[in-house]
Amino acid sequence: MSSPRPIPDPASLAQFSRSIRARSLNPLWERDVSQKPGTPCAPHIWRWSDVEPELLRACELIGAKDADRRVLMLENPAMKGTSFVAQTLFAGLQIILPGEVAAAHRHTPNALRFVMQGEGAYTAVDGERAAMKPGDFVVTPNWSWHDHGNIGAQPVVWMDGLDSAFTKFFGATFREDYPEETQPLHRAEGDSLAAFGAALLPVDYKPGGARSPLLVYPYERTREALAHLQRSGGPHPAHGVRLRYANPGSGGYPFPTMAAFMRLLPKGFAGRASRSTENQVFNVAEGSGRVRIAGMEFDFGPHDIFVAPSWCEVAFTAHRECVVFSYSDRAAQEAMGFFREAEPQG
Ligand code: GTQ
Ligand code: FE2
Repeated sequence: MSSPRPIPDPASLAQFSRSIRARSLNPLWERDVSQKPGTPCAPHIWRWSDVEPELLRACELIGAKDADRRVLMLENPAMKGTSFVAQTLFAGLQIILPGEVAAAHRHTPNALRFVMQGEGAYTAVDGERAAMKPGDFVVTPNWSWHDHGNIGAQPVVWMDGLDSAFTKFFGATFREDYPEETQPLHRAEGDSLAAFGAALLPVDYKPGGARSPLLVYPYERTREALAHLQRSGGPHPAHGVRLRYANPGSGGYPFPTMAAFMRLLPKGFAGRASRSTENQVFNVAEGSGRVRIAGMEFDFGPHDIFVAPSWCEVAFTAHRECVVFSYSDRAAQEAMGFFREAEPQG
C-alpha cells in the first residue's frame, strides 16, 4: 500500500521554501535544472602584435626581482577578477631579460611552459637546469623547487600554463620561497632528457607516477615527429596531425591534471568542426590560419594565443602550414571519467 500523495499547493510550498531558507536549506525541486555542459568562459584571442609591446613596456616598469615573476596574466574577458584564462586553467606570458633571475620557489599548482621567443634562458627544476628554446615544452611538477634565469643576450618570452584553478577549487594552494635566490644544482644539464627522453628508462625507475620525470620536450624532436607523421599518414579531418606529450614513465599525460599537444595543419587544411569537454588554450608556434570557436572567427598568426572553452565547436583552417601547441584539463577529466568528445556532422 502506498501512502496518500499530498497535492502540491503553491502558496504552502512557497511559504515552506521561505521558512527553511533560515535553516540554510533549499528545495531541489525549485532549482533551475540546467544540467548542461559549458562554462561562463568565452572564446578569446590574444594577438602577439598587441601583447608584445605590453611585455616590453612591463620590462621598463618593473624588474624581475620586484615582480617575482614578470608575468602578464591572460584573463578571460568573461571571467573578470578570477585571473584565469578558462574555468580550470591559468595562462600567463613571462618575459625575462638578459642577466635576470626569477627566484626559486615552489607551489602546489603544476606548471608548464611553452617557449615563444628568444634563446639563452633556463629553468632549474629540482636540482637540474634545462635550457629553453623556442617551441620547447617544459614541465614543472607540483611542489618542485624552480627558478629561471636568462644567461643569453636576448629577452626570452614563454607562456606559463598552470592548474592553479584546481588548487584554488580544493582550497589546497600552498607556496614557499626558497631561502636563496637560486637552488643548488645536483644533476647535470640534460640529465632528464638523456635518462627519459629516448624510449629508455633507468633500470631501477619505478614507472607509473603521475608526474613526468622528463623536464624538457625539445621542439626539434616534436617538429620532426610531426613532419614524419604528415608524410606517412593523412591528417585527422578535425585535428590535423596531432601528437600528445607523454609522461615517458607511464605513457599517460605529463601532469595529473593537464594534457598538452602539438599539431601540424598542412597548408590549405580545412578542418572539420569538433568539440569536447576540454577547456583548451592554444599557442601558435608557426604559420597562419583561421579558427572558429563557437561561431566566432579568429585569424591567427605566430605567437597568438586563444582559448576554447568546454563544449564549444572548434574548426581550423590553415592558410600556411601551421604548428600549434595546446594544453587542456583533459588529464583531470579523463581521470575523473568526465571527458567527452563529439564530431558534429557537416
Ligand atoms: O614561473 O614560477 O605565470 O609560479 C605564475 C606562477 C609563473 C613561475 C606564473 C608562477 C610562475
Ligand atoms: Fe612558480
